Amino acid sequence: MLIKAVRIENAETLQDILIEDGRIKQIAPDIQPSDNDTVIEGNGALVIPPFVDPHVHLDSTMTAGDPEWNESGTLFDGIRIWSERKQKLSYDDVYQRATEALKLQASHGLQFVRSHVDVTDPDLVALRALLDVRKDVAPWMTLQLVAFPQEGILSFPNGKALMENAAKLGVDALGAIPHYEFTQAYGAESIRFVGDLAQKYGLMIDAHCDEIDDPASRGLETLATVAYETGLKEKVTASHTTAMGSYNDAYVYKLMRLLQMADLNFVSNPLINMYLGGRFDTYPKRRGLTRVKELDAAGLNVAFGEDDIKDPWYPMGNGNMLDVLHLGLHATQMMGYTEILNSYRFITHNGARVMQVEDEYGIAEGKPANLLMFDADNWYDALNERANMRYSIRNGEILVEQKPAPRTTNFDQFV
Ligand code: 17E
Ligand code: FE2
Repeated sequence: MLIKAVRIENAETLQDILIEDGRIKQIAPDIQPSDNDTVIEGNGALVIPPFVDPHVHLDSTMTAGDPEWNESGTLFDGIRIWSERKQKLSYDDVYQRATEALKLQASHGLQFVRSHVDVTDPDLVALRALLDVRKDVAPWMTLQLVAFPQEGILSFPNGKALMENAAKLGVDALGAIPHYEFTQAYGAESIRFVGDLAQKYGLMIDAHCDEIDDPASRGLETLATVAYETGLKEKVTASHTTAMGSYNDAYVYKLMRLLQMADLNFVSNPLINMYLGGRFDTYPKRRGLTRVKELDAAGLNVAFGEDDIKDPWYPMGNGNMLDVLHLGLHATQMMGYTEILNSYRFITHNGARVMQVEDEYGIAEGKPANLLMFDADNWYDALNERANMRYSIRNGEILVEQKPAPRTTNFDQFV
């Protein structure tokens, strides 16, 4: 396959991309096709690497309203409602909903997804289904699974054993939920437990960490210490960390040094945390987000995640990372021109670093031919105008092809 005349990641000069055996063979201007090459005319279209969603819950997806809608909009009511829905999970139920959500995501250009899976279930029903989903979708979606102890590790019966069973079954990463444990001491202990388990089984860590508007919620300092002392570092991710939006500046100044030494990743979920956060405030009302702009400026890796697609924590969600990014840039006030222009990294490269797949990710010679093409000159226009995504290509094959929808306007006749 030969892709002609595209702008790679906002570059002004046009390049051709030659793909052979599923990999990018050559990037150069004016490559000549050989006889059997399929030729795609880019005509100046934008090419970027595929979208990455490093944080979604595929076990609960598509269950919104069952057994009840979350009318209060708090994280805690979400956990309560999910705990009821969990009682009637079956393998087929999880397999079908998760696959449906992944297809929706793939249709919007996602090719890399990390899902948390609740393992506070004595039978690990959701995990067994998702392990099969991970295998079955592999040709069109790279899926990672995190053993997520939704109701706690030390605060749930056999919580530690369930985490270890999940590790043995073959998850990619281990989770935690320190802010939901009965005590702060349990929270810290749960993180250290996960650090030991991750080392024992050679796994990454991705913890729901301090997802609460409580400035006293300080799981992050323990998670960062574990990342630093174990050397797991970039294999560790702190998801949500919304309490950081409530910490005082003196503490954050001190904390930032440790975060940089630990070099761990952050995932912010703007749609969900704007919606769930600030629920116990009257006014002023907090935004519920972590300090994305400041972490990013300090050189730490921050990615955006989708978190939920129609479940007890969030009634909306359509599998489109453009919605996540659009709201995220508003909520974090990162809308200087170059900030917008480069913002695709929050839903591409930065997510790839969270998932530790960078070696096989990006538009460069020798890498797998995974890319998206948009009918836009640059990312600013693509995001603002919700430009048509003409192709999602994976290993040199067209996964998604979309033509701009025709629209007729009749304004001119009124002039
Ligand atoms: N569970 C949790 O603890 N936090 C969330 N944001 C979601 C599930 C979606
Ligand atoms: Fe989450």
